[in-house]
Amino acid sequence: MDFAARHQAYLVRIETGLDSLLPAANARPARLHEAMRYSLQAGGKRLRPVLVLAAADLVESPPHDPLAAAVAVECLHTYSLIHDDLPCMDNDDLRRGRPTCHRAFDEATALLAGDALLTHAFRLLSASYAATPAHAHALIHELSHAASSEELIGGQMEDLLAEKQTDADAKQLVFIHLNKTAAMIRAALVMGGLCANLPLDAIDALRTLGRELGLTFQIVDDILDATSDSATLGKTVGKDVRDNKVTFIKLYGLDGARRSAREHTDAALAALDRLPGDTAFLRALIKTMLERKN
Ligand code: GRG
Repeated sequence: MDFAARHQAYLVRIETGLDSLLPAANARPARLHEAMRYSLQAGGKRLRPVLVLAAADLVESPPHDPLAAAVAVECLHTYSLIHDDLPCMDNDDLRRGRPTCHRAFDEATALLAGDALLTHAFRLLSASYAATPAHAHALIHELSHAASSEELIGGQMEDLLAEKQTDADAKQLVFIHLNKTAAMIRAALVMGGLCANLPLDAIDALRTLGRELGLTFQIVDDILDATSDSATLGKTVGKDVRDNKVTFIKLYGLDGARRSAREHTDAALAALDRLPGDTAFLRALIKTMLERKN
């Protein structure tokens, strides 16, 4: 398997899907649709949609086309980034290498663009899989749970609350990382698995894989925030210390954080071993997580 070629093919498919499955930039009101596309098409690693496509490709011809599911996940992820950057949240100026949505447009437009991307994700799932209602329901259930007050938004809430504490502990840290970050990564893998009609034990393995990969991803994110630069990351660095965030580095130091990232990667690879089909791409992707530079 040529990892780079397959990754590139996924990225091309995702960009095409994002362009064709979103309302046109000139659809009324154009300012709102421009803002949605501005943030969505600004680039980004597209990790979550790649995971959807790669999990679906564990079987040779997935019975359900996973592209709309991949686009829905990226819409939801981008909404969370737009809202995370708002002045009432992280108050950030830079995202995906360009001014944040509220800087490029204005705060109200950014809020609405985030709302609209969140809503569009579910509209897309219900419309694209309407011919197979049970499958549409399973995808909507998975994504809405990951995006809910008990997962993504709950993680964000606890993250904000922890900033006001001086004694946030490891239990809080894991809750935040599992929900703010790992839940969406897990949902992406499971949604891909659902498109492939994988059996329950394989879906369960994808859940464990997503949880472990999500923790690795966030620990590496914390390491990059402390050690990299804005030009490489395309977003502000040093924010965790500035905002008094609880991170693995704060609790265990840089070496402890690196060790922990390796342990969670090993756990992700162990879960991968329980999956059927061709796991080579996912295995290679998991391994790149430890070395990622942005
Ligand atoms: C409902 C008002 C309101 C807000 C919701 C849920 C939420 C705000 C924010 C959480 C979003 C967040 C910042 C999660 C952290 C996960 C993370 C590390 C995101 C960055 O992901 P990358 O690096 O980004 O994959 P790219 O740009 O590459 O897609």
